[in-house]
Amino acid sequence: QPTLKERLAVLIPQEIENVKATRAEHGKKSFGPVVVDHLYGGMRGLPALIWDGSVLDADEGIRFRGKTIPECQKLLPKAPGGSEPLPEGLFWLLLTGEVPTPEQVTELSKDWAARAAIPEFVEELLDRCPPTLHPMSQFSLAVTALNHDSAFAKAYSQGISKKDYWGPVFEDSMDLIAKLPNIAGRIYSNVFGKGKLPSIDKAKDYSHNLATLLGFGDNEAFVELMRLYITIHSDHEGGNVSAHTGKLVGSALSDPFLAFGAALNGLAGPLHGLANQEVLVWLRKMQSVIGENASDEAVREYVWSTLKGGQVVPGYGHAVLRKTDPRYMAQREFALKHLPEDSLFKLVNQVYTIVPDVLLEAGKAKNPWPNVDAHSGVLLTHYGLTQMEFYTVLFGVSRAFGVAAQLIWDRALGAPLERPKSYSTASIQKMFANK
Ligand code: CMX
Repeated sequence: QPTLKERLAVLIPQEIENVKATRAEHGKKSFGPVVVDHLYGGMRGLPALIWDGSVLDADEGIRFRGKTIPECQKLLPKAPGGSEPLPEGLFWLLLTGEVPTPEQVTELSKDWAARAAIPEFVEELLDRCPPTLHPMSQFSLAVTALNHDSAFAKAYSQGISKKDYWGPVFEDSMDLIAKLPNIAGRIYSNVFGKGKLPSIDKAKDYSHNLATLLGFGDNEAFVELMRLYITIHSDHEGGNVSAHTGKLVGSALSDPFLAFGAALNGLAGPLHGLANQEVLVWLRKMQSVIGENASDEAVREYVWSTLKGGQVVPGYGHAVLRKTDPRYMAQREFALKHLPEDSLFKLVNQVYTIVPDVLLEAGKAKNPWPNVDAHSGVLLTHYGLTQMEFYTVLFGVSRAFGVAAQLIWDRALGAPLERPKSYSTASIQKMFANK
């Protein structure tokens, strides 16, 4: 059976021809007009990027290479005795569009375990960070520093030919993903005083090792949660801040460590990945104000007070989605199966029955429904991972899968430097003065 790299080596020339044919046939076709509001409106809905791993439908949610989350849960290989997909298989799917065999997934687990060690200077860098430095800042620092050993940066400095870029970018991407559990584990241990880190077990899958490094390796349900969590947070097409940032920075031929370090800085924003931390902070604050087991009326009042204070309700709304996020639903199913009686899960459910109506009544948000971040924190909290400032790091571990897959394809297909056109308000006024 071919390895992932061998399979890619076969697919890349085919895809180069496929893109050529697509451009020859459709290259001059229009998506419709670009209007001035696109420039002021955060480019919502503006078709601007190629992203092969996933496409997001406003109503249906994400599909990874055409497959919905329930389809991935069904089709991708599982760990022995497990029922959630192994993220190794999802990475294979994102990269190739193909469902790997269980053996291919096992080989990938082994390959990542073999690459998992981080350089000593990165360990020291993390150990010297003050525990008050946000885990996402530490994460981004460490990932950026991995560029010290980038195969692509080295090959580029030695004059590698364009057509060969994808090889070292693939190696860097594999190293990047493989090293994230050790980085995340070290940050968790340093910031929250968890003591010495266990080492990677080369016989275990990626999520199992991640769970072990966080101190939860003996809890099979938590390991399953990590498998699901990493699968569903991996990719959400190309326009979201982290994915787009990774692609943009990669387009300057910055190596995957630099590109993904930049992506993490975007994920660390409260309107994006940090929302999973914000949700828990918000729920806890609500409990401290209105008490536990509060009435629907009290919760509704609290949601209104958040809006009236000029704040957003974290975990609700989305720039593209217009229905409940299937990533929320997948986590809800997990909770119903593993922790139906959890009191915080009950609160999350209660909030789900109240917030959409309030947001609709407030009349601003285009999507009143919950997104992925409304649910992840309650699952982590249930198993004892209660340090909310750490939650976005886990999102980041997962997001590397989607960003890395696209970086490999971008370099394989010779994607150009990104350089859209900007205008000033004065230049727009002048341009349209008499139109
Ligand atoms: N609570 C309160 N107001 C909200 C809202 C929410 N959850 N969602 C949107 N709105 C407001 C917007 O702030 C905006 O207000 P202004 O006109 O005053 O600027 C208005 O409704 C219209 O916004 P929109 O077009 O519906 O949404 P955007 O595409 O601009 O923003 C998002 C999308 C996700 C940033 C927004 O819904 C939000 O802030 N949600 C809360 C934060 C969150 O959960 N982010 C995580 C998203 C998923 C992820 O990336 O991880």
